[in-house]
Amino acid sequence: MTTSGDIAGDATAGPFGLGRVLVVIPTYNERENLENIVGRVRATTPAADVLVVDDSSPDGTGELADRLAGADAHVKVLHRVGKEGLGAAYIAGFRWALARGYDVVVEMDADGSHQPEELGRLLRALREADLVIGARWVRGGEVVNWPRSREVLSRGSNFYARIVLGIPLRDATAGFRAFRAATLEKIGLDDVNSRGYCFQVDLALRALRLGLRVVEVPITFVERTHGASKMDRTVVAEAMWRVTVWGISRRKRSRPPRR
Ligand SMILES: Nc1nc2c(ncn2[C@@H]2O[C@H](COP(=O)(O)OP(=O)(O)OP(=O)(O)O)[C@@H](O)[C@H]2O)c(=O)[nH]1
Ligand SMILES: [Mg+2]
Repeated sequence: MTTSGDIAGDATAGPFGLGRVLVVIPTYNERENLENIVGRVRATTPAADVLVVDDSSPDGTGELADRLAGADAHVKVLHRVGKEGLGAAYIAGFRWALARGYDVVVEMDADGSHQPEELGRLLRALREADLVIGARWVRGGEVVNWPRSREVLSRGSNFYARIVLGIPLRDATAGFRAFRAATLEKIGLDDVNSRGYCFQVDLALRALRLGLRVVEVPITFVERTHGASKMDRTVVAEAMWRVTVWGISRRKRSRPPRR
């Protein structure tokens, strides 16, 4: 694992007085999207740093990220050897951020689904929260250009997670999020091994179980226009399976002991 780019600490109080913010963007074959998304983050939130976490994309996304980092000290790159899934890439990015003293860590996709222009709304809400989730399935949230089948799948899995896990969230699978560094430290990253969608559910559930403040704010999610989705049946199956197991273990824990 190698990194490039200097640590360009921002000595000011950072956006919304939250301190130093790092936006972590995992990439696998996002060459057509990366420059646009990084440019928009830098334009809308100039005080924040960006970390691209690339799993040796065959399409050269890692080299493009290095070029962007070479031109802008606020952009850094973490190169990983092989494709290990979204969860592992985020965990690596979170560790990188905690080791360098960032106060806030943001999750954002590279494919344009998450609008950098809405990042400020997440950060503002983080002043009163420990974890902010940019949510689609709340009042004011929306999805642009999704086929009906994707909407049904996402709404259905979120409904299932809410009921089975007994959590108050409407969009626990959403991947546009802002964490306080302290939240990640309290959650503890060592035993998180969920890979795809359920990675998001896993972290939200851990935060809620610790009694932390988890807040959803509405976002507009836009379907990618370039490149291919890495979501597949195994990711959905993993999410369904793990949510079911977590739900069963919750029930066992809350059952009163037998006499
Ligand atoms: N580093 C790394 N990034 C990944 C991996 N899998 C997905 N990503 C990135 O994670 C982000 C989300 O992945 P997508 O393929 O868009 O998956 P999704 O957003 O869940 O699914 P769609 O809505 O269909 O796009 C994108 O920026 C991907 O490039 C991986 O194994 N490693
Ligand atoms: Mg996507």
